[in-house]
Amino acid sequence: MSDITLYSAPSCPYAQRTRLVLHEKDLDFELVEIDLKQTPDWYLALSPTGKVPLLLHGEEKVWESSAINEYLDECHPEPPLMPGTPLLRARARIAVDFANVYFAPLYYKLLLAETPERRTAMAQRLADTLEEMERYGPGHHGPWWLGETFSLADIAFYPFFERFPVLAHYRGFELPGECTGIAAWLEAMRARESVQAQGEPASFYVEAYSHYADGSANGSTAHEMREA
Ligand SMILES: N[C@@H](CCC(=O)N[C@@H](CS)C(=O)NCC(=O)O)C(=O)O
Repeated sequence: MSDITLYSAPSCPYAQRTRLVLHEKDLDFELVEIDLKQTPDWYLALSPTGKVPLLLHGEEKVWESSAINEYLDECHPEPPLMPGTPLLRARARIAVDFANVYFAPLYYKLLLAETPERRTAMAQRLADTLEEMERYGPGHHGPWWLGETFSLADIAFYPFFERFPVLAHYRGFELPGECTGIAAWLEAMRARESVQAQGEPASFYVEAYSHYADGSANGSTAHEMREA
């Protein structure tokens, strides 16, 4: 029996990051799916944030996907998902931080935007951000976000791109045509075994995110992303 339990939700991009890490490292784990539309009280008591993912490693809890993923990489170093030099590790952390602080919130804000004015403004901000990512992101020094080395940076960004069909469906938003490096990286990501094993089809996400698009989502993530 595995000593790793992952509390997850099939639609959650942050939990998908951790499922990808576990798969890349070929680690056995027990998966517990949480229904975030009605988060059970026992989970709210267990989780320090009430969010997924939460990792239980033996008796110890680790939460926040970026922290979980580095923790797993340190506990189970093969294959490594952080680069081999301090400089590239710094670059990986900068990319993950950017994904968390700028990129992911814009994804949610565009989906949650209720007025045409706000939708236009958020779409513009997301397009500008993608164009900025295109300038320093994948395709410049190799196929992956940091160049030759596949890393936690790729894993931090990918789940949001897997959910881009939701933005196309509800907001008519597509990856800007100039983002050819990102488009090629996305193809390389889709070819990975971990992504094929831990992904869902577009139709699943379109259905799963309908409450974000129609304004009825009332979980903590929707509240936080609406406010910020
Ligand atoms: N910063 C957190 C974000 C996790 C997060 O926002 N998870 C969402 C699901 S995608 C959640 O559990 N939300 C609870 C809710 O909406 O009630 C991480 O990286 O793990």
